Amino acid sequence: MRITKAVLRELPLKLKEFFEISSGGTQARRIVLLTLEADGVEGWSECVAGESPGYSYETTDTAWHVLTRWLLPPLMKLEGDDARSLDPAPWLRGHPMARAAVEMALWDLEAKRRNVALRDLLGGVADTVPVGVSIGIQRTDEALIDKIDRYLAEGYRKIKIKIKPGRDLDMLRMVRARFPDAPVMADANSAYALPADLERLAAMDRFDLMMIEQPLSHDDLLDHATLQRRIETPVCLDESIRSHGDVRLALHLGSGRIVNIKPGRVGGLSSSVTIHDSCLAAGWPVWCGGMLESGIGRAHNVALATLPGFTLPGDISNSTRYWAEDIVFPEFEMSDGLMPVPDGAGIGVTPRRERIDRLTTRMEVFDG
Ligand code: OSB
Ligand code: MG
Repeated sequence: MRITKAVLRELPLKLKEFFEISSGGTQARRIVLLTLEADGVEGWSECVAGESPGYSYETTDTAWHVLTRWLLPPLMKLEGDDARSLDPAPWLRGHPMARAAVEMALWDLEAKRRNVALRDLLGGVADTVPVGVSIGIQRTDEALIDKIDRYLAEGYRKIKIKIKPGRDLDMLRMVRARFPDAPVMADANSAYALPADLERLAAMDRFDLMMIEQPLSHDDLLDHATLQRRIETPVCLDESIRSHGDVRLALHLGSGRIVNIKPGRVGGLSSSVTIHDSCLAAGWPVWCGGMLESGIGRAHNVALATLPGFTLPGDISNSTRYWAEDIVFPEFEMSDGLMPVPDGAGIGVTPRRERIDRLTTRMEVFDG
């Protein structure tokens, strides 16, 4: 098989609410979608790079550059039996989010060529996946309480609260006082450092959090290992895990006890499965993170989260939690905290073509 056509698109999609993490915030998402055609079917993916380099060095614009200059032109010249074997630039360093966009579209394409669900091609087992919600930093404690109240009532099985210095201990104490038994965790997006913040982080042990996600530097594994030896709350790694090699090091060092797997952050689904397998073998639970994706990216995340090691609820929320209107049909909607896994071929949801075309502000087409 060969790819006969590739289409890269950018479309602005406005989040219902401003989403703030310790490094900054976003409301106007710049969604990048990739479509790959072969054998009369289309593979779809979403590039999860953010608008600013505050989570990763990759941005919408660096990913667009790497895709249009270095990945898509050579992709059109490749040939193979299995779409997943096509790697247009094995020599290319870094840029996992740009690379993942190609890899994930190839997975969807291959699943559709075989007429099987992406879940089945990945080796997933579940028909539904447990899900939670990630709440950005709120202006007031009251606003946070209201949101937690509402999301718990909707059935979410994990409440993730974004924290940063100054919006941490008092806020968590208040949340615990109001919701003594709720499944709550905190995500710091690298806002703390050792040794200065050791006491502050250790003080979070009393709040019985499910875990604290990425407390220390985005590129650190060593201090996270020191921290995990000093606190009881499980440390979950997000930014620090960009490859299977990072996970092997984290397991060796004891840099935490849990991994948040985002396929875009680790270069795609194959790498996600390998990371999952190593964590499962080592007894570290994993869960699927989110990057404020549209329904296209979410569909990939849901399929991945059906693998057996994904025992903790993912950051995979209803389409309505992000968007007034999603760009896939049907929209994602959980019930009782369980997201149903689409069972159609590939990602199993249909991109809303007319709406996508109407919203597209930039497009590049590559012919085979
Ligand atoms: O750290 O997990 C994170 C969104 C953008 C960048 C980083 C993160 C997040 C989220 C959003 O927490 C989770 C979601 O998509 O619902
Ligand atoms: Mg995170």
